Amino acid sequence: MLQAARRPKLEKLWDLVDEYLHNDTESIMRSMADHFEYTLARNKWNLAPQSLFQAAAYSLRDRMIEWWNDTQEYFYDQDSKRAYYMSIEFLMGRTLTNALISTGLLSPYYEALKEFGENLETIADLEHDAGLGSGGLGRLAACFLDSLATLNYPAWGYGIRYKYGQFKQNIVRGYQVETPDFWLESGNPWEIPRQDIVYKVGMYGSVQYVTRSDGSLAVKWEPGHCVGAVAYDTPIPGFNTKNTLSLRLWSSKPLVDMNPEELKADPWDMLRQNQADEEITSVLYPKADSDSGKELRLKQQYFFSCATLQDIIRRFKKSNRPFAEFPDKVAIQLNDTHPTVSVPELMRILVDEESLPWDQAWAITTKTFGFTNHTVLPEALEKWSVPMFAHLLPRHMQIVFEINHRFLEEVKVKFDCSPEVISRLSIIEESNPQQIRMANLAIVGSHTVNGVARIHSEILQQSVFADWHRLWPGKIINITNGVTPRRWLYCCNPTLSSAVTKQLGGNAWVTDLSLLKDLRSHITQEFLRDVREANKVAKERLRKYVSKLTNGAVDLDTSSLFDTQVKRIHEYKRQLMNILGVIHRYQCLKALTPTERSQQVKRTHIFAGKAAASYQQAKAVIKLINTVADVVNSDPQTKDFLTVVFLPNYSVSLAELIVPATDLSEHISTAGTEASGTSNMKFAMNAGLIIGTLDGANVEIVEACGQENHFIFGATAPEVDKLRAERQSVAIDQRLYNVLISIERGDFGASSNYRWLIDPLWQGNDYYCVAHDFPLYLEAQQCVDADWRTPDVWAHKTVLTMFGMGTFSSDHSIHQYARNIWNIKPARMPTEHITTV
Ligand code: 6GP
Repeated sequence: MLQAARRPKLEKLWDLVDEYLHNDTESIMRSMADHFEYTLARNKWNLAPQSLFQAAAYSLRDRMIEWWNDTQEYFYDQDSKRAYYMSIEFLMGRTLTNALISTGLLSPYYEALKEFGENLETIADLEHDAGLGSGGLGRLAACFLDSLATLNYPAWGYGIRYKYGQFKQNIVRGYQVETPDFWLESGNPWEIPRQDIVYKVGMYGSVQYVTRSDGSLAVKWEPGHCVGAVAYDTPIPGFNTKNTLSLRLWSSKPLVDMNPEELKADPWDMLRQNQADEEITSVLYPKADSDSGKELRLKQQYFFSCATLQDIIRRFKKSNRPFAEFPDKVAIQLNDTHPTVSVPELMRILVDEESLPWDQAWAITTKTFGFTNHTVLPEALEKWSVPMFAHLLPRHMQIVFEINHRFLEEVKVKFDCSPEVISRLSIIEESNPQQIRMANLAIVGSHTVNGVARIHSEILQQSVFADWHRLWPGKIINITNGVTPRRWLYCCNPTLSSAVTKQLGGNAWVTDLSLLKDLRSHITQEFLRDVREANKVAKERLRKYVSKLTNGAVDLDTSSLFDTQVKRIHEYKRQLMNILGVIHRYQCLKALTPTERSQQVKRTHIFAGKAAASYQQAKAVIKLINTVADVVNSDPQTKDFLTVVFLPNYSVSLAELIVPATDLSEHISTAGTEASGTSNMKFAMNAGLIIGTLDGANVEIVEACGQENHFIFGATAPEVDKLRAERQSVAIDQRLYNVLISIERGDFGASSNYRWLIDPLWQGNDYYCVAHDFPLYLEAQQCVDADWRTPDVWAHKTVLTMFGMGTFSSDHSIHQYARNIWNIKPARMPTEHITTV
């Protein structure tokens, strides 16, 4: 407790509370036993592993809550400006081990669990991943929270508490089959339901004009229906600091009393309405192939934006400041366009509810928001139909039209734009029906827009948002992504981490990854040995996992080169090129004599990733990979030299297993399509080499680690543009031809399964330039083999890579956001130093 003066008279009681939570092994065991009995209502002597996990989690949560309360109080005392990170996805993964490491409580918990007869690793494995996201954007948000807490920035994460996360991927006869991921099945011990924090979120209805007491006319939205938004908080501990932040996720619930007309309705109708209200936060990305699906998506976005803004404003109002000072105390980051309806929502609150003049409200709004773009794929740039938007949010529709009108007027007066440019800049697309371009709204409503890797930001400036860049030079900036070294090195690769700590004489690198660069100039034999050892340990761990998964059918050869591509399955990421390359390798092996074969580099090709449920091409790629795996792994001629595995249900915890075990990772997107990529950073940080194109963050990674240490190939982004513009048809390389013919022939099951994939290649309709890059890819893979044959060369490259990764920590990115976008300062609680293990 920080503020003695604020404590009530009952000093003794408060001191007791603080003293209660000791962190020695015995006290932790006591806390766990209490939770067994009083929270889980279990018999103390029936220590089922799942209950042990829950008791460990609850007792750790207690400790984090105490720090969290202190942190919040401290931020209030300091009157700190806060950053609010709004994201529709937070791909958190598991919490236990990371939280233990951050809080410095790993050792006593390890001991406590041992006393209870269990091993920490076994217990940690029982935790269900919080998969409230589908890919890079969501995992980035999770890494950013870890960095914000660790760096003591005053910040909050805001999102949605989905009942079902990203679907569970099952592989049945080689096909992806989706089942719901009910991640809350065994409860979620980390979250704190806040039944006391409920906001009313209105929808539908009509807009009224009312006269204010001063005679002026005001607009008032009368929602036709209201739902409740309940807060669920998850504490986010920082590493080596007591500062603990909060991720606040909203869950929807019916608010019957708020909808009096509905009280007269048939009770069954009311029940259905209640269920519909609860469904708002049921699933991540509801299917958007129908009007009702689209409306549900927009409803989710508004629901989460509306609740978040009410919460932020409530907190701001505690300081009794005028709204003009709002941007001095509040920075809101829109993580992609999903929370963009917050822009008209803040305007509505300021103009309609707080009676601010439009211009002042607009100045406050645009000084508050920042916007991060995460993709240049046109199909991912969100649009909402005007009639649907107007039906759900009639007042917001008026506000969006007004924003657009004023913006276009300003553009016409200040800049000499052609009608084509004006129509591209417009927030409203004049299609039938009209559409709201959410990215345009986000750009107009924010003071800064950022891309997530240098090449991506340049593409935004020069092509996707070029008109804006000409209009407002300097508004679009770059902040390259990063990943947290806590989860992605310290926790997931303990053997390698110990080696780094030994080399640097301490673990300061965990919060200052730039220290790695000091090691580049004196690489010792001992360290090279340690890195190899760490790789061996991680490979063995993965081998065991795969063996268990396949009931012993697949036993990975840990002496082989582990070549990995794990990420969302998408045409632009070109898993297809990878598997075609594997087929080529297989054909080459088959053509060799047994003696020649035995001289080849032994390889294990690992794939994992989910395809969107309605994405036929991506699903066909999964089928092809699995079928190739079946053929290759059971071919007696080749199985000792080539193994292919597709690991189902890719998740954060699966990545934690795969990343440290990988020798070579593939980041082979068509140049100009991958905004950044973050798994490239994770692999390189774990001393893995990259085969990749000059795309996304690959460009900066190889610049920092030495291009000569990686295997870079393929058309560059300008070359891809040219290939596309000239519609050059690329002759099919003989090796690619042989591979395609083999698929056609049915060597990998019915070729009709793969029409989606191979017809475009035959027809030269190859938007992602697979045929163009394929021969270059094979050459790059030959270079990989050559380096692998000389272990010293390989080892040196891996170490130089790892030591070059200092700037790819999310800490580095967060410092830039704090300085260049949010203007916030760290506020570390002046508590005694805590030592992490
Ligand atoms: C992803 C990008 O595809 C990836 O390149 C990037 O590293 C990541 O965002 C984090 O910036 N984009 C998404 O996940 C997405 O949904 C709309 O974009």
